[in-house]
Amino acid sequence: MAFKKVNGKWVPDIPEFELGIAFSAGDWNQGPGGGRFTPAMRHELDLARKVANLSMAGCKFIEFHDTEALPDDAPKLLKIVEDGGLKVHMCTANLFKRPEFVNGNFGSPDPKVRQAAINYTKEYLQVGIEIFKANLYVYWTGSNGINVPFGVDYRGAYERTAECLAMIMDWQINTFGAERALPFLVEPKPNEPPAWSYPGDVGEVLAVISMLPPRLQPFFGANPETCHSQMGGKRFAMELGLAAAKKKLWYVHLNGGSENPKFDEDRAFGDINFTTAVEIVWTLREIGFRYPVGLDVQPLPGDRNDQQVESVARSLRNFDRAMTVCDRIDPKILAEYQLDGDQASISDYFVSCLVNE
Ligand SMILES: [Mn+2]
Repeated sequence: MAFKKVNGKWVPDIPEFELGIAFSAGDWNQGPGGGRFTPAMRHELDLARKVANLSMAGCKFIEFHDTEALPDDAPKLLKIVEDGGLKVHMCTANLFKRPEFVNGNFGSPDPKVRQAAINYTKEYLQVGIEIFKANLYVYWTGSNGINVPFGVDYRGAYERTAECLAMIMDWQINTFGAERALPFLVEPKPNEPPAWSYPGDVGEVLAVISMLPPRLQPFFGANPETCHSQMGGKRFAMELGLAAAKKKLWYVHLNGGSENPKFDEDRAFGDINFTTAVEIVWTLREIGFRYPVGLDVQPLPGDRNDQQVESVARSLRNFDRAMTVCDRIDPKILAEYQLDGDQASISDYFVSCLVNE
């Protein structure tokens, strides 16, 4: 079951855990590395090794793109995942690395491009439902964006994106029934690979969902990612608050990165700015977030072969450390300072909790 009816309304039926117990990470979060400006420093690992590493690091779940876990291979790969003691939490069709999507996907003015994006998405939703028994599906914007001014007709771009999402969800519900439909989460990013991407932040995701026919809106949520938010100049914990206020926070991709526009660093959660990590964990606790927590983190460029899963493992340790700091924060004291608007005392109180003064 991926949706259930509560008081006559469809709500996601995603497994729930105490916060800090259940983590998921991507198949793509271990590997050789390398890019346009960096050398590949590690071996490719086979899936069994990756699964063993994730399990050792403390994860319960793994997630896949359709380009690394091909639909035809899914049964075989699922067996490797299950033999290693994990389950598949999320799956996602790759709408960025395929040549047909180089200038966009769901928002493209070219109907052939949109149809291809819809087809890949449907195919992997089916794999997620029937083979992986995944808990949810994520659409990351990927190439949906522009690289130069006038790159697309902007109103149409958002309208077409919403139309594609509606078509996919209608198909999913008609084919599998609402109970088995995978919750469809949109992961926003403001740029990269395109110079400007859409939907670019949680607010834009909520706006696109609001453009869908009301009968379909309950089946869509958001998957905010720390680095993506920060690249857009957003405070990640505020994005969590916005998504939660609209009851659309069904997953998160946590990681670490610079809090000024830079690039998608995908560092371990808690790297770069531990204060931010504590604020994120605090916000998830306050919201009552009970779904598995995702990590989208890459090895550091110079990590060795025996450190392939170190960024995931460090993320989990830092999550735990952040929980420890949160335990020291008295919500009543914080609420009093917030009520008084006493930002100076908030800052002072937070650091005293951080260093366990
Ligand atoms: Mn992500």
